[in-house]
Amino acid sequence: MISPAASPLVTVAAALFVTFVVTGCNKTESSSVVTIEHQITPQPVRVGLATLTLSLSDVNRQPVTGASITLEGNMSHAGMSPAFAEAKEIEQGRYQAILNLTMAGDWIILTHITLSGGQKLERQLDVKGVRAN
Ligand SMILES: [Cu+2]
Repeated sequence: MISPAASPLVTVAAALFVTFVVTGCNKTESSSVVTIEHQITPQPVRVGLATLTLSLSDVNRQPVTGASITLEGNMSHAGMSPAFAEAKEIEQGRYQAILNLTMAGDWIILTHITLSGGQKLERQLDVKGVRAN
């Protein structure tokens, strides 16, 4: 038998569980409906300006337009300030950003995407072995 003192805790636990399930569901849906392809040039990637192109499409292979995308480039070691860039939609569903990769080595590029409907997506792109000039 549940004592009266314990029942508020049970209620809180149930509420948290529901929130968790709903959040998890949204996440799965929003990332499965948008396909993101990326391309980075020049190849091989070198220290300096790199152009990143992202193509967003929906389940019907139609371009996803009107998204706003920001990029954050970090290296795997500590003590460096991140490189930020904002992507521009250069044609329907194609977004391009220029990142300044200031050091040779392994970079991790976080892509923050907000769709026109307000949904947020995140992708992580590993850019390994950026070469010294
Ligand atoms: Cu570095």
